[in-house]
Amino acid sequence: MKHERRKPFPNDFLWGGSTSAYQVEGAWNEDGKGPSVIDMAKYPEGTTDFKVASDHYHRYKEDIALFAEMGFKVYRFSIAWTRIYPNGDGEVNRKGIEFYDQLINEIRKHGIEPIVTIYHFDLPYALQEKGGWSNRATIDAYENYCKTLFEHFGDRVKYWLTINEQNMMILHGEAIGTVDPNLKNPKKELYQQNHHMFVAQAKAMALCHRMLPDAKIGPAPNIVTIYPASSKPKDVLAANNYAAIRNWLYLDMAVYGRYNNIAWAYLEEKGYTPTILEGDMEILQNAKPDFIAFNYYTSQTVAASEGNEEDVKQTGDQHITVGEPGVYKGASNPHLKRNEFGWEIDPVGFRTTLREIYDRYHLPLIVTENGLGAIDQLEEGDVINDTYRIEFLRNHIEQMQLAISDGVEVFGFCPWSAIDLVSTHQGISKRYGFIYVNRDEFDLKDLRRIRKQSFYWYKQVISSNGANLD
Ligand code: BGP
Repeated sequence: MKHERRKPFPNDFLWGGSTSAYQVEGAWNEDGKGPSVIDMAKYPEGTTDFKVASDHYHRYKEDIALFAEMGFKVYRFSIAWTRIYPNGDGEVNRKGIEFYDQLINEIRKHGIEPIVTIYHFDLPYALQEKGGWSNRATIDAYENYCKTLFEHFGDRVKYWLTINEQNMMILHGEAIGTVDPNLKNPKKELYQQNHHMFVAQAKAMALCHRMLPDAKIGPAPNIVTIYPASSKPKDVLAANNYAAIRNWLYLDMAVYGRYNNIAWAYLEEKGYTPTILEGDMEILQNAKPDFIAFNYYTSQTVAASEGNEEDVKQTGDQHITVGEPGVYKGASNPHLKRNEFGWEIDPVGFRTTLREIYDRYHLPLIVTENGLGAIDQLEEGDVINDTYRIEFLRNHIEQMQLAISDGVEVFGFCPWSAIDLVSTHQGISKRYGFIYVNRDEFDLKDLRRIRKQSFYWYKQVISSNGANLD
């Protein structure tokens, strides 16, 4: 639909940026922090680990000042569970609480509203050793961890996100580094873990509403529109299957507290249905999110699979479809360009995604990740001409505004990432930030912060409330 007149962004629109603890903080074993599954994972050859990352733990004041200079209204970051509970539960680590107290105060001092992701991939390793999300005790540990966060930070944090990209941990956990390599029947086990995460999330939402009546909480999956590879009815059906398994399974549960019927039929067909204990469905149905947060980088295209095992491609990348025999298989979209890492670039798909989510759930939406990973060049005189990133974000913001003009309620946009950080599986060379961090894969250099061209551009986008995207 063409709009002759676009609706402006709402006056109180929350422009900001995102990071996650393990990708930005560093200080991986300082001040009592315990190891997480990410700290213990194997990293692809040639890519750095997360031990120092962007050293935000020691430089957060400088970083927050730069975010304030860009005009951020909100900053979305995650709390490292292992800083608060080094063993996942048990005794609280005071130093961990202190760090986030200081961080939150610093953010607020600059007039920025914090948005906290409670759990962003970095499950405490001590819990993983006891079965991780396969063990129902992890639900209790998560709920206890949430209670601690609400108690300590609830007076200053109004926006909470339960779990980052639960769907990506289930579908692409190997690429991200969250899957226990010792699982005997991985898919069946993963869907059991998925169920436990659903229950944990529901408990967190209910607890938040009980403890912090003025706060808002929601899920943060990765949701994208799914295209059929052609107009062949079987391809359309495959896209419908994948949308249910990848997207709606997660949001139907978060919003309505029920298993999506197509996703459930898939689980039955494959023998992956989880054990559901008495009382679980009640917990799931009684919890409601206040909004939906979601991450969007690229759309996906799939075709019909006749059941051939070769339709499964171990891609090792969370945005390249793996495939499932007899259900769907990954396909490429000939109408889209790709970035340097093979991800298709699809701003119009972003508008469609916003429409689809709002149409199904009628809850306010916030975009908690969107951005372009690229290999930036640091030029003479501390210049980074990341015009490609500006173009990517401009095109997506334009489509977001069109979605708003379509009547979709969007209240915030937090691109990935506020500052350069280490990618999930492609090291620090794959950069996303508005701020360059001067280090290489294995040479930490001086880690100094340098404003990229996109920094100045985004500043102007924010100050014009999205009216000036040039
Ligand atoms: C999402 C994650 C982020 C982030 C982003 C970019 O899946 O929530 O943590 O890393 O993708 O992905 P990558 O770092 O693999 O390029």
